[in-house]
Parts: sequence; structure tokens; C-alpha cells
Amino acid sequence: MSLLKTEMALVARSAEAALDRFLSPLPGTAARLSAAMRWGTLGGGKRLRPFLAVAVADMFDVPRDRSVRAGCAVEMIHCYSLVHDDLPAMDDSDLRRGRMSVHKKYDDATAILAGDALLTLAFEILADAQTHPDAGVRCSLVGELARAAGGAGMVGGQMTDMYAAHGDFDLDAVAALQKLKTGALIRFPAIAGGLLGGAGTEDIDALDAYAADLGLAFQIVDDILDVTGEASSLGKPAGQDEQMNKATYVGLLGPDGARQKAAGLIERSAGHLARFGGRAALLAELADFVLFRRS
Ligand code: GRG
Repeated sequence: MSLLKTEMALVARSAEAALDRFLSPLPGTAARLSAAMRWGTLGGGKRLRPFLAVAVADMFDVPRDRSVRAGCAVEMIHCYSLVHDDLPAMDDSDLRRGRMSVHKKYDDATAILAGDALLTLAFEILADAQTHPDAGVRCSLVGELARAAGGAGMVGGQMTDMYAAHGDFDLDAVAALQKLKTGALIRFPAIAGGLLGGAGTEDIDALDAYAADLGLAFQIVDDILDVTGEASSLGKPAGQDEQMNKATYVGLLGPDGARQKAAGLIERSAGHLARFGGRAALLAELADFVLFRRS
């Protein structure tokens, strides 16, 4: 197994164990809520965002328990977004990560509340002194995640995406939308890893630029897989974008053109790592993983 795959598996295990602790089953009337939160979070997913947080923080010798906490916070926001995205009012999808989506397993109201509770728990984790002893760093993490997840980030991107189906979206408009919907939550863990490690502004800007290109390439590959992949390997239905008339790179450029665009972004993303030399080897490998992933 390559070093990247070994490290990704290791971080995924640490993140899974930490998520399991953060989401310990609640008693009484909250039991159903916590069961739904666990169903939407545990036992699946590539854990790409926690891996990014840990891999960047490792470059600055941050203790793993801190970077895993930041990784869990962003993973919770990611999982909440998937839970809400699968609801009938949005993508109306019965399958996620190879099993029933949360509203199918429970019900719509429970899925909405489970997503809400994951969203807020993410900030509770970042605000805790165990994430970093310096309150200023914790404040920066909270602010960065709020910006990434909110109306000027992921939620704003989702809103645009829902209405993009009814409008004319050119390449620039699609890029702007994807930057918010997917990119913001991929940029956050890279920035968070730097903040945890006390990185300077120029280092953080370089990490941000790397993750911005990586995030757009990741989304383009996701769109390609939606056209070329199988539900069995994707763990979710294929062909949803076309069915819902979504604005995508594949729709505008075709699968080959979209892959070329993603490859260009991946090459550029690796270029932003030059200042870190060999310390960023895993991040460079991750960029290739994103381009060639199958699920
Ligand atoms: C509902 C507020 C709200 C936002 C939804 C994330 C999202 C925005 C929608 C999900 C659909 C989608 C294709 C989003 C793009 C981001 C993306 C590629 C999600 C899948 O991420 P992976 O591949 O998933 O990292 P795993 O399951 O591996 O964690």
C-alpha cells in the first residue's frame, strides 16, 4: 500500500474513533436524534476533510489529538450537508455511502434535526480548549468554519446549485458555484491545519490556494463519476446531475474536457506546495489521489 493510502486509513480510523466519542448515544427523547446523527456520520465516507486537516497540521508538528478534533468538526458539517442534501426537498436521495440515507432510515424531521445538531456540535468542538490552548486560535477556527459553511460558503453554493438547474450557467458561473458548495469545506481543513500550527500568512495563503484548486478538481471528478460511475461503487445513485439538470463541468465540456480541466487544476494545486518542499509530499500525493479516485 502507498504511504498516502496507509496514512489516509490511519487518519480515517482516528477520526472514526473520535467521532464515535463525540456522538455517544444520548438518553431519553434525544436517543432517536443521536442515533440518526450516528447513522449519518459513522461507518462510511473517505474522511478526506479530516485527512487534509491532519496532513497539513503534521507539517507544523501539531499534536494529532488537536488536528483530529478540527478534522471531526469539518466532517460533521460535511455529514450534516449530506443528510440535508438527501432530503426530498433537495436531491431526494434514498442512498448514501452505500446504505439508506438518514431520512429513509428515520424520517424527514429527524434528519433535519440530526443535521442541525451536527452543525452546532462542530462549533462546540472547535470552541473547546482541547482543540487549542490559545483562545485566539480557537476563535479563528470558529470564524473560518462559519464562513466556509454559511451563506457565503457551502450553504450559499447549495442555494445557487438548486436554482442553477433553471438558468444559463457558463464555466465561470459553474466554477463560482462549486467554489462555494464544495470548495469552501475543502479549504477549511487546510487553513485549520495551518492555524493550529501557528503558520504565517504566506504559508496559510499557499495552503488555501492549494486546497481551492484541489476542491474544484474534486468536484469536477465527482461530476465525472456521476456520469461514468456505478451506484454500487459510488454508494449513492449515479446520473443524478443530468436527471436534475444540474450545471456541471461535464455538462459544459463533456467527460474528457472535464477531466482535462481537473488535471490542470491538480497540477496547479501541487505548484502551490513548492514552498514547503518535502514536508508537503503527502499533500502532493493527495492531489493525484483526487484526480484518479473511483468513489
Ligand atoms: C444541504 C446545506 C446543504 C449543502 C449541501 C455537500 C452538499 C451541499 C451536497 C451534497 C452533494 C454533492 C455532490 C456535493 C458536492 C460535495 C461532494 C463532492 C460531496 C461528497 O463528498 P465526499 O466524496 O463524500 O468526500 P464522502 O461520503 O466520501 O464523505
